[in-house]
Amino acid sequence: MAKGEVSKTTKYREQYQPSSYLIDRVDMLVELFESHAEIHSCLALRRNPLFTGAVEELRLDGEELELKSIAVNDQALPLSGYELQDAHLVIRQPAESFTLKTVVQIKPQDNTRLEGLYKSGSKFCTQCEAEGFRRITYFLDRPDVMSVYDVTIRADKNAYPALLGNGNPAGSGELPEGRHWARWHDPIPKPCYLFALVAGDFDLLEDSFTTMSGHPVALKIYVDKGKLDQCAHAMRSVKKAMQWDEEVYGREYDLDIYQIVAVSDFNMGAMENKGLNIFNTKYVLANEMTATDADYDGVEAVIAHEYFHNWTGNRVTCRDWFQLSLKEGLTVFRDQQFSMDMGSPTVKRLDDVRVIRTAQFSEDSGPMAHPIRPDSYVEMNNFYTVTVYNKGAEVIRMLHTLLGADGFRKGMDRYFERHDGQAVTCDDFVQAHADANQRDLEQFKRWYSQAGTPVINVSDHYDAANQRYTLTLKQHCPATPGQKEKQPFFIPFKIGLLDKAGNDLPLNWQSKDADDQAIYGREAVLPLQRAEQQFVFEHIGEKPLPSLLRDFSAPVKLRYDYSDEQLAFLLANDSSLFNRWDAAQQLVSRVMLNAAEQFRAGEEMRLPAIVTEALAAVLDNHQLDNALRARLLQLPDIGYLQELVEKIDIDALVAAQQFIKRRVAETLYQPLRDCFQRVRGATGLDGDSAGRRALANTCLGLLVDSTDAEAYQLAHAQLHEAKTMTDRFAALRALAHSAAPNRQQALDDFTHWYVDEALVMDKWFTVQATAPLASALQEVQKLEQHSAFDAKNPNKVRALWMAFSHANPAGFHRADGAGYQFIAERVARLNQSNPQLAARLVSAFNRWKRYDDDRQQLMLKELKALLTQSGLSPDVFEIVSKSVE
Ligand code: 0A1
Ligand code: ZN
Repeated sequence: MAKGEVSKTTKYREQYQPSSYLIDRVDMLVELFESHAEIHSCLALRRNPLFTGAVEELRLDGEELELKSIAVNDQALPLSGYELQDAHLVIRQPAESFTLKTVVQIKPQDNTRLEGLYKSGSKFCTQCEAEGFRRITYFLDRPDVMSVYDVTIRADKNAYPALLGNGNPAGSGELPEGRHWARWHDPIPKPCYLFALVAGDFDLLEDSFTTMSGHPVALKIYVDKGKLDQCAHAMRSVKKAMQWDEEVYGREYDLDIYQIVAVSDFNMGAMENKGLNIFNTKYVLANEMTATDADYDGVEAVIAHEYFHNWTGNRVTCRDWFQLSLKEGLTVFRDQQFSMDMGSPTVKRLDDVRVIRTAQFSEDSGPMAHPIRPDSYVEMNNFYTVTVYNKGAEVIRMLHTLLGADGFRKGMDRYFERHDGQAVTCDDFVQAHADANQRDLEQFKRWYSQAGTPVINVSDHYDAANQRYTLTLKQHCPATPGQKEKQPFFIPFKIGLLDKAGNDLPLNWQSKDADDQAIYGREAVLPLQRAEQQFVFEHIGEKPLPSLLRDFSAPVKLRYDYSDEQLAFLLANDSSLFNRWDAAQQLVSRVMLNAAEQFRAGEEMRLPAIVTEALAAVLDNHQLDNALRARLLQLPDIGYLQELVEKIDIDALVAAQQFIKRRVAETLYQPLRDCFQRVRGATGLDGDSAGRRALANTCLGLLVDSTDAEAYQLAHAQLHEAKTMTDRFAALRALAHSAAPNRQQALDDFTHWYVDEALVMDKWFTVQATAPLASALQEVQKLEQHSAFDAKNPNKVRALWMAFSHANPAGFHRADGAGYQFIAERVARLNQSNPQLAARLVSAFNRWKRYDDDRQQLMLKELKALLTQSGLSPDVFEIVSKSVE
């Protein structure tokens, strides 16, 4: 085992037991020094009335702590009274209730895992979710133990003028030897994973918000010195999120102060610690010349996400980590709703659906497939997944669809009323909705227990004589690890029926099997509950064209035999804008997969005219908003296509995708150029300007795909003249992913401008790591040597290694296996310094079984070699061992 590594066994949801003890109050003193930190903690412990077994000992969690002293009820505890184990402190024969005082020493300066208390540059900060508090002090490190905290921080005043904690400020003052102190009181009981402290020297942006009941809240954003001009958007986002949660959910903030700190070294996006959110700089810092429109949206969404956790996660928290989706699925759903309300709802929805159809579907059909509420885990950090988060949000969205906005709000009100201050389960959540709406949601709960992506086969029949249209829906779900047989899901299946003119027909329908009443309207949510079910529509005067699974009303794969012409018709006419996009994706994906087949067969690849005609019509359709037109013109990437085939022939997919892109670009060169000239150059921060930029840059990307010299010139000019990072980076990306003669010059110019802006340099690394060029691996190897690269910084690892392995299919899957070897070596290195990140990197190999035999063997070889490595962390071990099984 690596130094400090703790062996872990599998934990099972079914084995949940209440804690034998509770901790009502925590009083801590944290002394920060340059070489170490000392943590004095005083815990008020008492037996948990819910725990029924005998209690001979109390086991507290603790990792890499050096115990300096221990006292029970203020009496030093003799050696016979306790035992120090690998990852525990065991108190023998504990009393019914007592205080436990410990002093431990830790080394934040050496903490490269970025869990517990660590240093990011010259600042101290913490990350305690999921099980990081045990690396700060001995504790019952589980979310169902909730305590009121009082925390004093002491440190050198010059180096650390800001000393921040959870809750409200409760005093501060001077100390001898240039030190000072600050005390924080957090009145609302919380689990220890929400504990945070920060010490450092920051620039500070301040504002305030008055809650709906008139309570003033001080808002503070702390950033690295010199970055104040990149904070305004984050502050605006906080205020919008606070107001939205009041308006839509009636939820008010509950402390006097809300603080956000941005740090450069962070394993994830951000963390919702009570009253003291700690953020990756990526989700705070933004101005026009450092951040793209997508970055702006990311900041707004993550700020809102962490703020919304105050109610969904903090006030009502998880009973155990198997329930993670209780807070994450729900909070992602809430931040998605918020973003839909702030901008273009269709564009936001289709961006979210893209994540599900690529990353989540891939996870759900691979070795790590798990239900949104997992049944077991080795390392909890491996379960912060796109399944728990994003599929979890889709499950909440289905509930919202089934109950309607009012019914859902009633359910949420019941949930908060019943469970405020408690640590609860996903079942408790669904039950609150069932009770508030008097609905039976038992079958719906299968979404929590069954993994895998259901497939819905749709067939239809039109009976002209009786003017009756019948849709037959069949569902099945493939087996996933540990779950061979699946029960039918409760699937809300939203549809419309189009007449020949493209209008929605009035629907008069009745479910044959379900007990529902007939429903009238132009859109219907069909309640699919059985393996096979028919829905009959009366008074349908002509054979309709169905528009299926509108808005992606359930996270399923849809099979219906559309012709190319029907898809083009939907793309041009569907009243559901979402389904127009979906039709475009289906049409172009199909053409790309056909081209891949032609490539495999050694035939000439072809692009049918219907595709370019449909795309030309989009370019011409000035009724659609620009951002949506941009999305309609974006051709599916390899990640999307991979999920549509059984066996992945990566060479054929790459060749087909490049061929289709280039052919589309050549055929539509003139209209793309006209559109580009018409809409380019918008500079505002508003949605319309961003929409114009999206459309112009989509056109520019396609123009460059044509390999025309004039297009390279247009991109080069935009790179130099751009007034926003969105435009500048779009030009860089287009050139960096092309064979333009001035490609290297563009990359060099960009570094020259931004070498001191860490987040912008991350983009520069990524754009090269993801370039679909034969030289990509050599470039990545060279970039590792760049002075701005740092393997200890997660953002840099994500920008270079993760981007190459997860988003450069041609480079990573090189036929000679050099891409695999390169990444496996980096996994081995990261395994020592930051196992959590190493586990994310190694997951690039998870789908090895879906590639050709040669690549399978090459990937398997790397995985097996990793398994024999000494000191393998539980994080990496869990992913690799499940993958090779
Ligand atoms: N709860 C945070 C995400 C998060 C999870 C784990 C972390 O460290 C292991 C850090 C952050 C959120 O959902 O935003
Ligand atoms: Zn979250």
